[in-house]
Amino acid sequence: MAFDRGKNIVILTGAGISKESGLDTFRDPGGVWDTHRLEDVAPPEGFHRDPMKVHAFYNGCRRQLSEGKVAPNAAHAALARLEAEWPGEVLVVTQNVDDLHERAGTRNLIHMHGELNKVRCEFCDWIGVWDRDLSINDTCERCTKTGTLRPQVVWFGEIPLSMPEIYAALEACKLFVSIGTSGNVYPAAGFADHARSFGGAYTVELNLEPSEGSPLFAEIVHGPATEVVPAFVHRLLEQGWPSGRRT
Ligand code: BJW
Repeated sequence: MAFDRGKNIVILTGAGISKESGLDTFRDPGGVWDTHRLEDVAPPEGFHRDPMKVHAFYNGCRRQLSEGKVAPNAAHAALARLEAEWPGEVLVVTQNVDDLHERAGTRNLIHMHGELNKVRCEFCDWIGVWDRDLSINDTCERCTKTGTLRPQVVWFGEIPLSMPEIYAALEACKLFVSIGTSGNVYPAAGFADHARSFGGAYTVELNLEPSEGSPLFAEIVHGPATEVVPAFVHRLLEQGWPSGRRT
């Protein structure tokens, strides 16, 4: 299959791309769901039942970013290089709430599951940057109500952000690449199929191991993101497209 170097690329990233930066994934052994009950921290009901517990969880995550404990890795850097050098549009859609893509230099970026360093007021919908601990005693800057701020992240049952833009990009891309995601969570788990069916995109998975979504991809490369992503970007920039291998 020949790939036109000028065509658009959409890249979906998940927790696996940040693993080698020191951030836990969700579903791997030792991941977030091994240490925190999903029903406590991921659905909005968990937050309303015990907001202090959920704030404590996200405050810990936020501190990992704000205290400089983690840094972008070679995979984040490779995607920033691809955006800078590819002669077409490159859109990174991340499920991650960390800020490692932007710190690596990616600019055309959608955080579909929100951002750890932002908060939203449940009363007036104000969204603001927040780089410190959040508590039930904090006050919304706009409506001045207390106890209404929550992390600006997307929990189960909530609608992910920027969906119209994402689907438009999926339908206009000729290459869709999924990196470091288990393919368990929708709607992201359906993106490869959408890009292939609606836009005729060639689909590639770069993941540590086979994922639930692997059968959806035309090409699969297994290995740690810091190795397979820079190699894939190098190949794309140097040689165009593709080998069609499943490794
Ligand atoms: C490496 C590596 C290395 C490791 N190198 N790789 C039944 C059927 C279908 C759907 C549903 C259903 N019941 C409910 C739903 C919908 C639900 C859903 O999908 N549930 C499933 C669990 C079944 N989805 C929703 O509710 C979503 N909303 C929704 O659908 O709204 C309706 C709607 C959609 C569209 C338009 C209009 C309406 C919302 C989902 C919100 C997800 N929220 C979370 C928490 C966010 C905040 C936070 O981060 O704390 O998002 S859950 C969690 O999972 C987080 C992640 O972004 C998300 C995905 O996880 P990810 O990134 O894939 O991580 P892992 O751990 O699963 O995988 C890591 C992978 O990396 C593994 O494969 C490793 O092998 C690999 N890896 N090290 C490369 N070094």
